[in-house]
Amino acid sequence: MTGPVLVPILGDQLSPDISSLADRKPEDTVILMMEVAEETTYVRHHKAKIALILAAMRHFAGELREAGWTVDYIRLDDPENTGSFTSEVARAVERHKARGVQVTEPGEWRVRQAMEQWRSDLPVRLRILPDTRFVCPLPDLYEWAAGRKELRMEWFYREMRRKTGLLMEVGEPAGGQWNYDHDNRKRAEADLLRPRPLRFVPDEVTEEVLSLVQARFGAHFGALRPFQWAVTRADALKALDHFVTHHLRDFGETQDAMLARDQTLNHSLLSPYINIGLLSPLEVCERVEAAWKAGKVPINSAEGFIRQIIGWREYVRGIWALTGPDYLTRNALEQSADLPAAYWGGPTKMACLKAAVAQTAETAYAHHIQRLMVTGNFALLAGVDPEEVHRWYLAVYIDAFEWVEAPNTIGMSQFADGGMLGSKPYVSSGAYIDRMSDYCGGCAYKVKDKTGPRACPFNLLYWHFLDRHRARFEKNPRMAQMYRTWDKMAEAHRVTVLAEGTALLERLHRGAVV
Ligand code: FAD
Ligand code: DLZ
Ligand code: SF4
Repeated sequence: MTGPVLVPILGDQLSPDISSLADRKPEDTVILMMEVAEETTYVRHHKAKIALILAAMRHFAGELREAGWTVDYIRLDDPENTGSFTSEVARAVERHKARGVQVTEPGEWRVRQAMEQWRSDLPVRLRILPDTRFVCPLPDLYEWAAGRKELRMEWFYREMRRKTGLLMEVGEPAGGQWNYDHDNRKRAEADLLRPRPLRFVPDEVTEEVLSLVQARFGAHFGALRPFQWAVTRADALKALDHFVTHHLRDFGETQDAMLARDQTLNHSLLSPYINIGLLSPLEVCERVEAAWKAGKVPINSAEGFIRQIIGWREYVRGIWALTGPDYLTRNALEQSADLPAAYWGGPTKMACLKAAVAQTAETAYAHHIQRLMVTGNFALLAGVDPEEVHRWYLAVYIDAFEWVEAPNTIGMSQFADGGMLGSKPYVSSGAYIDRMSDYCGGCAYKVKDKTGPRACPFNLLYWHFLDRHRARFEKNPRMAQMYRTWDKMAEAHRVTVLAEGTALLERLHRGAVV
C-alpha cells in the first residue's frame, strides 16, 4: 500500500511530542482521534472526567491542525461511529488506504490487549512505541527492579534524583537530606486568605462537549457544572504557574491536612493535566526546582512535591508495568464485601466519609490523604473487595487512569498485592483523622469513643481489622507495636470491640446507614 501512516492518538496522549508522532511528517501521516462509547463507559466515569477528556481532545485536534497535521476526528455523536478503538482504527485504515499504523502504548492493560490483537487483525503493519513522557524509561525501571527483594519507593526515588539532577548539589541531595517529610504533615487551620486554585471558564468547544456529556451521561455519578478545568496546554501552564506562585510555598506543611471547608488547601490539582499529556512531569518539576533555587519556596515543599512526581508517580507506573493485568484482581487479604452505598452518595453518618464523597461528586477531585486515609482506609477496614474499590477510584476521579490508579488503590491503599508496594497497610483509627482534619467536630460519632453506640467506626474497625488479619501481620516489625497495644487491653474491652465491630460490619453490609 502507498497511503499515509495512520497515527491513533488516545485521549490521554495529548502531547505534540508524543512518541507516535516523533518520526512522522504531516504530508505522509493521518492522525486519528476517536471519541468512542467503549472508553466512556467501560467504567461509569464521573461526568466531569468524560468532559475533560473530550474537551481536551477537541482542542488538541485543533492545535494539531493549526500545526499542519491532517486529523481525522471521530466524534461521539457521529452516526457512523462504531464505538471502539479497534473498530474505528480498522475503519480508518480502510478509509485512508493507510500503509501502516503507529501508536504510542496505552496506559491500560485492557487497551494494550486490544492493540496486540490489531497486529493480526489489521491488514497493515502495526508499531506500538514506548510512552516517552515518563521520566524513567521502562528498561531502566526493569534494570532497577531486577534482583531486588523489595521494591521500595524511597530507593527508586533517590535513583531518580541522581538521574535527573533535580535538587542535587554536586552529587548530594540539596540541603543534605533526601526527604524532608518530618517538616511536613502538619494540621492546617481554616484560612480565608489562602489562595484558591485557578479555575477556567469553558469556551464554545467545551460548552458543546458539556451539553453532549449531559445528554449522554447525565445518569453517571457526579456534577458536571460548574466545569472549571483547563482543557488546553496553554491553560494548564497557567494552572502550573498559579500553583508555583501561590501554593507551593506551603504545599509541604499542609500536604496531609484535611479541612471540611477547604477541599484543596495547597495541592496543585495538576494530576489530570500531567496524566492526559497537557503538561510534562519533568517540566513541572523543573518549574518547582527553579522556584526553590530563586529562594521563593522552602526545600521541604519543593522536595515534597518533586518526590510525588519523580518518586511516587514514576514508581507506581513501574509497579503497573512490572506486574501486568493480573494485578487488577489481586486480593491478598481475601476481602469480599460490596462497596457501601455511601461511596456513591448514599446516606452515611460518618462526617469524614460524607465530606470526601460529596467533594468527589462535586469536583471529581480529592487529595491524596482523603483518598488514602478516609475512603481507602474505610474500604479496607470494612473488608471491601479490592477490585470493587479499584473500579470506584477509576470511575470517580478526574485524573484516574489504570497505570496510576490501580497501584495506588490495589497496592498502596488496599494492600491487595500482599505488600509489594507498601510494607504495611494504611489503616488507622479515628485518631489519625481527628489529628489531621476538622471533620470529627461535626460528626454523629465521637472520635474519642472506643466502644458504645457513638463509637467512631474507624476505632472499632481498626482493631477488628488487625484482629482478623493477625496471622498475616503480627510478625510484621512495623505492626508489632500495635499488636502489643491490643494484647495489653483488658480482655472484656477487646471482646466488646470485636463484637461491636462485627455488628457494625453486618449492618453496613446489609445496607443499613452507618
Ligand atoms: P498534589 O498533592 O499536588 O501532588 C503533586 C503531583 O504528584 C500530582 O499531581 C501527581 O501527579 C503526583 N502524585 C502525588 N501522589 C501520587 C501518587 N501516590 N501516585 C502517583 N502520582 C502522585 N493519582 C492520579 O494521578 N490518578 C489516580 O487515579 C490516582 N488514584 C489514587 C487512588 C488512591 C486510592 C490513592 C491513595 C491515590 C491516588 N492517586 C492518583 C495519587 C494522588 O492521590 C493524586 O495524584 C493526587 O491527589 C492528585 O492531586 P494533585 O494534583 O492536587 O496532587
Ligand atoms: C477515559 C477516556 C474517555 C472517557 N473517553 C475517551 C475517548 O472517547 N477517546 C479516547 O481516545 N480516550 C478516551 N479516554 C481515555 C482512554 O480510556 C485511555 O486513553 C485509555 O484507557 C488508555 O490509557
Ligand atoms: Fe470520621 Fe470517626 Fe471523625 Fe466521624 S468521628 S469524622 S467517622 S473519624
